[in-house]
Amino acid sequence: MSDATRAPLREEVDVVVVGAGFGGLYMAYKAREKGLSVQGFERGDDVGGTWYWNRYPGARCDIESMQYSYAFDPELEQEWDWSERYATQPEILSYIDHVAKRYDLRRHFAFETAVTGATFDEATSRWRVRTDKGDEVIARYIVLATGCLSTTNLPAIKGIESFKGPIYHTGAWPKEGVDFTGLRVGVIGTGSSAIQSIPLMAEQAKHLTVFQRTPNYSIPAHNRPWTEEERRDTKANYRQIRANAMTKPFAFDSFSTDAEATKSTPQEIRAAFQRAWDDGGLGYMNTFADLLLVPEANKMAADFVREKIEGLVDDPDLAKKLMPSHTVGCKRLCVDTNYYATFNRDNVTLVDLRETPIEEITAEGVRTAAGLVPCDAIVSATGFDAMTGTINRIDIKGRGGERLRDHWADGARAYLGLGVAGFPNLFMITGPGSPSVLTNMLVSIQHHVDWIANAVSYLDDRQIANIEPTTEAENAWVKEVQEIADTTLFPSCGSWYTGSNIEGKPKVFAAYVGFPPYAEKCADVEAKGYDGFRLTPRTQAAE
Ligand code: N01
Repeated sequence: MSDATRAPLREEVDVVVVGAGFGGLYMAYKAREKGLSVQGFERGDDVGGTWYWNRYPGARCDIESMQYSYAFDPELEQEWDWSERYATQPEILSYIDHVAKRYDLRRHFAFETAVTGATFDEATSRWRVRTDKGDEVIARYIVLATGCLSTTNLPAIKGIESFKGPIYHTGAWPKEGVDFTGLRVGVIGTGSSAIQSIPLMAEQAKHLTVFQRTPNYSIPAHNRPWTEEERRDTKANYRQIRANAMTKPFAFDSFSTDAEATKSTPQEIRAAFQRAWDDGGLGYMNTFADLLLVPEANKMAADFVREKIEGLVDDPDLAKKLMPSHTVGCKRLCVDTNYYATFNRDNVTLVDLRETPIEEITAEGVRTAAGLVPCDAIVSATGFDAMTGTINRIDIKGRGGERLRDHWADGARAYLGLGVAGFPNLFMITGPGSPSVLTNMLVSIQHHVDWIANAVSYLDDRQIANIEPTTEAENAWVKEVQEIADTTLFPSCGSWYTGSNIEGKPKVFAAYVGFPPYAEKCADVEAKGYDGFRLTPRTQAAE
């Protein structure tokens, strides 16, 4: 579908945008609307970001399609028809393609070009941005729209390089697709990517072996085509739906309640969980207000899913192995079509790595403590170096030549997840310490882009050269993010939310829990003339 070519580069611009996913594209649109010149860079050969790379079988968004869409132009909302409740990766990519064409956004980006470094020049208040193609562009602002889950994690399993067949990572799936017909396939991992792809790969492969280290909770998607009436209703009420989403903790408009599981009767609890299960999807976490706050309430939600697994999987021993024991939601809840029942197939085997860990990968397959599992292909559904991985790969130097990755040596630090002390005029879209991955990303992305665009207008109107968070504001924000997370059950297990999926990565809960108070704080900061940021007038910056 790509009609992208490498656009001629601009040598000096107002804004460099890194990444042409949902965030980068809207940033380019918004900057242009404000009369700013833009140079964007994208390492893929076309637009799409997450949805460009994650082409594995069964890839879908787990937020309902009509809400996982841009809200900035009512005409766009009215003209686009989402076909299903949960959009497939190809449908989302064709939506992004439509947006890129409709607003002529590709022309702002150089594709197949990765940003490798950016250095802030204190004398000129300019960023000098470098790429792997040898480009150098000077910019007043740099916006990192690099995505939260964009650097794949391929575990360093002994012997992995000796495997004679192909190894595919779900987050870097070949554009041309993969045909597993007649092959023995090993899948490592049982997170969202695995849970979506396993049922489809099982239908194709001769045999599928799933290597599971930690079982996961998954709720049925109950995906289906939208009816004409639902589409019409949503289109007629889009403004209200968007406004409602902004008032919800996870920024999507759905059922919510003040009822607490710990104060409900066993009958009420069962009925509520059953309703949520039948409705399907992430709304399961909204069944009771105390699910992510009180361990007993969470256990009720967990027990309900475990009981469902028992009912869905024929072999009781196998069902037990598929039952998770951690807090529901501390690892992101999964949403599936036919996941647990897939283990009833004759051509699917589960290897429980807690009993028989992987010892090595050989030329022939995966060797566990129980012996060799021969494989023709391996799928590594092993996730991402989330939140900071992609940003840390760029050599970013701020004031005094300080490296961002050094600033983050003990974990990501940022004010509002938007800016970093010592790195003037650098903004992140859905950066660490913002609600980002705990929310409908489209809401969080647009909220950040709008905030950044307003900030730039404010600065330009007042002849301000530099904006940067104060160290005090950054420290206080990092503390607040942790304190709020600690009032919930989110940090109660190891997950990519805390960085514990990557060896040696500092353990920091990387997202702000609760979209509405966050948005209120951002609005307040803006209303107070960028409270917590230091603004340097052009006259002083040049001194
Ligand atoms: O990655 P993950 P993902 N040996 O990190 C296992 C979004 N997303 O790509 O839990 C053996 O969740 C690891 O095991 P453990 C969504 O936000 C959204 O699936 O560490 N196993 C785990 O099972 C999601 O949360 C959608 O013990 C190893 C798995 O690999 C996020 O992306 C769809 C291992 C990694 O799971 C990431 O999901 C897909 C090793 N050495 C993704 N190393 C939707 O919108 C890791 N694992 C629906």
